[in-house]
Amino acid sequence: MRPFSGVAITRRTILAGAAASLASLSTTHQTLAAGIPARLIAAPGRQALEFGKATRLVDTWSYNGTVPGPLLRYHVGDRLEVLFENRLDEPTSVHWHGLRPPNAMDGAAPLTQAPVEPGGSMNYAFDLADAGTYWYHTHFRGWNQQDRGLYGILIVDERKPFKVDRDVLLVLDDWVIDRGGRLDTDLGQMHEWAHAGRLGNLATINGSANAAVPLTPGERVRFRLVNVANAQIFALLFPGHAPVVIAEDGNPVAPRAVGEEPLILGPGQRVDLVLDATGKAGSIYPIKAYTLTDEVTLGQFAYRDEPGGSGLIGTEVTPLEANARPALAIAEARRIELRMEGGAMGRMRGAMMGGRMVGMRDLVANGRVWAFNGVAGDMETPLVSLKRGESVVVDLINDTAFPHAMHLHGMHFREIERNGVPVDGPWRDTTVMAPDDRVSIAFAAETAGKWMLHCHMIEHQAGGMMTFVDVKGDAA
Ligand SMILES: [Cu+2]
Repeated sequence: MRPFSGVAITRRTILAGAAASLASLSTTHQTLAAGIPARLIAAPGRQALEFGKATRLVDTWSYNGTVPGPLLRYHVGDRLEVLFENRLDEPTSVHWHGLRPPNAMDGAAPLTQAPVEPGGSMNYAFDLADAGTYWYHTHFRGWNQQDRGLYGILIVDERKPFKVDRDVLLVLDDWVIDRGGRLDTDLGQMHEWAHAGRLGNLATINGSANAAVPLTPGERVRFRLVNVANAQIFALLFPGHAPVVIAEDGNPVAPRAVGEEPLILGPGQRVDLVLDATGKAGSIYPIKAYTLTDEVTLGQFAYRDEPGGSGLIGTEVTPLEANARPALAIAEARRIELRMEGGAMGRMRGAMMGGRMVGMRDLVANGRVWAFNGVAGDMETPLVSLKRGESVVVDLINDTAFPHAMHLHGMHFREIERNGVPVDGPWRDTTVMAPDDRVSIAFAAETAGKWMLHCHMIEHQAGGMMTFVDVKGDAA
């Protein structure tokens, strides 16, 4: 079964699916740890992407010269300190996706800070209250900058180490590679913006297509999966294995086995899995995914010949320690509606832009092809003003022909209702919605400031799917 039925998108060839060679997966990331301020430099660079039987040098924009950028790794309670420099020839900013910093550190330019100009710098510093798997990325012209590679992973380790034999990061991206093997930089095409966003023809794990992810027979591994693609949804399958979900968007959940249904990972989302390596020495298992356009093989689990592990495999997977959470008073919560409109095959005939009502022709001419509550991406007026401490329920209504991945900055929400059915969803920061879905999310307005609520399909965000909530009160 394809998980996104009803989405009409041109079929493209995913080179990864046809590739036969097993590239060896690079598992060494440059790691910058707590204690000393990390230096992050955004600059143009080159990255070796492995696909088919070839390695291609692709022109990228990256942090410290690698895509993903350096792994930032801390313990819960540590203070993040990053000295950021912009060596691009356009302004940029850094957003800490899924973390709960003070508003001034959120990096959502131009809402929470002025963009960092070329040659400029900015120091980001805040305390890390939540353990989990997070990431950082540009939040300025992301449809251009994030596509070229401006992102990295941030891990906050639990106080008490979670017992596994290894902890492995799998960063999922997709790229548009042209016939010459170059990164296609024909970005900002309105056709992509009005449809599903920029979808690649090359899916990679840690920068490799069809990569071999080594496993030792008998070991238990924690895999941290992060979807950093502009717009792609990966619905993952792990044939021959029974991974257990232990966290979503960094937040611990009651451990649950991944069943027959694919595990959906939308843009911006993360999932932590515990996987017992129960395969035989020397065996190979595919890591498969449905994308919005295809069925692809992302990589392979490649078993080593020598067994190992510390005997954890087969034992019960215990929950991660919970992160501290704000009180959520759903019964008294303010309830507001957010209707998502526009895009190709949509019903939208016009929307507010620049304070006046304009028709579709003007919207398209201005690159605003989506709207929330009839407003196409204007950021002058908040969706809602909230008192600090107040609880709110937002009824998200996807009145479009496309899936979306709705992301809230600075605070985590719980899904409380999906298509009329009450649910007891985990805390998360990004939720995937299919066409016509209605999803109610609840959160507490815990930190003062202006917090973006937007689609994390970057072309949809830039095309109008963005707003913010204004939390009034003393800054934390
Ligand atoms: Cu979207």
